[in-house]
Amino acid sequence: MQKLLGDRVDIIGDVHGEIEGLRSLLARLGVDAERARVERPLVFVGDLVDRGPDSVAVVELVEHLVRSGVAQCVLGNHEFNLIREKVKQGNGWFIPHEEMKAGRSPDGWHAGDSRASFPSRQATLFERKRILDFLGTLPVALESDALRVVHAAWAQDAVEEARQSESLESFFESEVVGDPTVPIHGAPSFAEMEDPHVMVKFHDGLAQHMVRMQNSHAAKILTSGPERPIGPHKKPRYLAGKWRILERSPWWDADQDPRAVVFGHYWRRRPDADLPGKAEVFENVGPWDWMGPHRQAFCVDYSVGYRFIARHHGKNPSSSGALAALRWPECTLVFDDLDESFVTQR
Ligand SMILES: [Mn+2]
Repeated sequence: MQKLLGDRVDIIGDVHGEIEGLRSLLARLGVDAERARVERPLVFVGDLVDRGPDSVAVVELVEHLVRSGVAQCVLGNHEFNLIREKVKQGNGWFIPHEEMKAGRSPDGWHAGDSRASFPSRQATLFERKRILDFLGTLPVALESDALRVVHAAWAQDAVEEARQSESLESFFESEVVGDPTVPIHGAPSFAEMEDPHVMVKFHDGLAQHMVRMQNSHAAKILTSGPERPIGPHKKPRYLAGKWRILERSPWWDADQDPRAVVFGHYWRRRPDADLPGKAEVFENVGPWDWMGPHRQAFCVDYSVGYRFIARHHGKNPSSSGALAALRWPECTLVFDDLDESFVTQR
């Protein structure tokens, strides 16, 4: 937990290795990255890495700005996974592994598309060490008297735990709550949960167990948000290499802190995005809307992480998602690929 560097900041959404998008957005924000000159401090909401073409370059650029004292960055779930050495879809550039199982994902064109590949620059041993050293310095949340920034969810208990932890390590180690291998009668196996060819059914006992594992862990709540069972009436979806029997829960509807809160993680869409469906947490939310009881919450992740799929299908990458910055306190949005800026609806 740290204080924000200023009262006027530019808050940048999830970058996911899209180095060209980041350079273009920084230019539009009046940033001279090489000399570390900014119009106002930059705040990155995390998920700098994975899926895009050059995560190494993105981390190096952000590290340069942070160490120069003109930027801050909170930890995202993708960084958290690298620190814990968890193999995940799209992080083969850092933890070499075979990306995804062969075969077609049952519901088509999305981030779980197992036909898509990740032609990312591989990190060298030296770069991996340097990246880990930097990620280990990142706070999980930032705040001022008027503004809060976190990657996924501002959960008051978890924030308190972060404030009181002596070190990042001790905070992360609060992890194991229950045994992840606990046998649950009739539940699909871990192998089945990852196999796109098996149609997994909703299983309440497993879902309840998974919800406990997710929602009782402070670092997980802050970096990947609270979840809830989808229930027996919805079909599990295959996403990012796994069947999902949980869904994200819109925590901002119960957020009672009157300060604004800006976060990434939830893949919202610009109206011109050529993507199927809509993220379920944003069902009744317009593309520029603030959310929550006081219109205090804003998600600045406009899904630049989908560009790898558009590229894979030979489409214009910027037709799928974009990299955005929210200029605070004006609450205007700047995108990496558009000259126009947009006023958000508070
Ligand atoms: Mn995320």
